[in-house]
Amino acid sequence: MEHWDDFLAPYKQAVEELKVKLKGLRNEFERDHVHSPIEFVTGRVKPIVSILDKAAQKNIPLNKLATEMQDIAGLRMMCQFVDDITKVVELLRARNDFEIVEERNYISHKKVSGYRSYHVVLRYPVQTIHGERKILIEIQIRTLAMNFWATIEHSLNYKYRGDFPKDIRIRLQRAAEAAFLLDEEMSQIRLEIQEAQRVFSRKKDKPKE
Ligand code: 0O2
Ligand code: 0O2
Repeated sequence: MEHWDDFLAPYKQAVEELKVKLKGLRNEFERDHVHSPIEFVTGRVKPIVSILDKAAQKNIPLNKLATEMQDIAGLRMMCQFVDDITKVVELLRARNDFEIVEERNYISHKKVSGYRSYHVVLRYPVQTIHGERKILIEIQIRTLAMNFWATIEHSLNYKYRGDFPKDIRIRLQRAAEAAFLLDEEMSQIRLEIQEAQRVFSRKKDKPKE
């Protein structure tokens, strides 16, 4: 195993590059004064302890991390509405600066925990001084409500180390359904919300008299 710093360097580079690229998409929508399917973008390189934990859990040998652990580099794109997720996925499919190797739809097929998100795995070329290196990156695309649920469940998961007491597990599943209903309600009133946002953005851009 090469040194961690050397191994992780292209992953760090890729996360920074993709953050700029994906945030740039949002700016384009803003410039066009149309609803942006992207609310915000975050990114991280998985901490070494988490890489080691996951490798142990999934029996991934350390010399196979690059091919068998898809989320060492991770980006997250948050959307206001469920329909925006489809648009974001289409935008990703249309690009030619990376190759999509896998898509996992945990929205139509939610996990037993109640987790919902759309995962896209990319093979992304990083230019290094030793030539091109292609690395795997996972992009998680989700609504704000899905993100709210996943963030809280993830922190509780940390506390209980994956072993939730039954009542908490059931409450979390119910909370996931509540988040799903919230997304459905919001989709139904989305046209009204968008109209209000367009008017607001026009007002904001008008120079003050
Ligand atoms: P802005 O101007 O706040 O939109 P870096 O510091 O370079 O590593 P970054 O992108 O600052 O990278 O940090 P990170 O942690 O990847 O992403 C955090 C970004 O997500 C920040 O935006 C937060 O403002 C934004 N964010 C987090 N939660 C929310 C939220 O609930 N709603 C919205 N709209 N944005 C959120 P930036 O990039 O600093 O820019
Ligand atoms: P992190 O950095 O702590 O978020 P597996 O890892 O076994 O679930 P796989 O095939 O590697 O499975 O990938 P999957 O399930 O498509 O994506 C894994 C990532 O999705 C997780 O990363 C989480 O970020 C997210 N995820 C999946 N299931 C859940 C869930 O039930 N609750 C929450 N909050 N997030 C989930 P890690 O490894 O946990 O890393």
